[in-house]
Amino acid sequence: MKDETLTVITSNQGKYREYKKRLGDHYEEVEMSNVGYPEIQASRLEEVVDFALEKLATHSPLVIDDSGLFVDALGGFPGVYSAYVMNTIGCDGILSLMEDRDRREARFECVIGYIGEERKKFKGTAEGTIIEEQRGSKGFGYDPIFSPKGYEKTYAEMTSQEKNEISHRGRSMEKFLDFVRTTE
Ligand code: ITT
Repeated sequence: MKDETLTVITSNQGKYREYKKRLGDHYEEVEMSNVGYPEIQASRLEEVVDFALEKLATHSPLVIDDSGLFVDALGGFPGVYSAYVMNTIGCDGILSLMEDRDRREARFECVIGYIGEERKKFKGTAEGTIIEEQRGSKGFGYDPIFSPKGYEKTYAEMTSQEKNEISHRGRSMEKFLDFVRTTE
């Protein structure tokens, strides 16, 4: 891997930063490409990633990443609608929906789609809670309202390295790395 460039296909700088931080030492270069990929509306992140992997041209090695926040008290919302909800009601909107709720459990899911020697998916999840007010300015997206299980801090109060050590994306990246190491 050391002599290869890994392309991360995403429009999201925050995601790219986390990939570069964790995978930067394993590849010659980790670059971001904003070419986009065909994204269907489906009920599971895996289906979105499967469809994109089928359609993507193979300038490998590359990864795509479909992620979402699933809030128990909201029946798993915003889930596969996380991007749309972020662009419309945002973190404040989720906090309003959660006002006066006792049950505040939530989880993040991340599915990495990889095209290399083979096409594979790697899933990581992280449990946590939706806090009552936004905290922190690092990270991106829903990070200011999500506090991972066992921590007082939100994701937005962690450096990308700290977040990678425990996050949904960090866990998918560890599975991804285990796989690419076996193919070397
Ligand atoms: P690409 O599809 O171009 O990669 P996106 O931002 O649209 O970028 P997703 O559909 O995977 O990516 O993300 C759904 C939403 O969830 C989006 O608003 C993200 O900002 C947010 N999100 C994803 N991962 C997150 C994380 O680790 N922390 C906080 N929010 C996250």
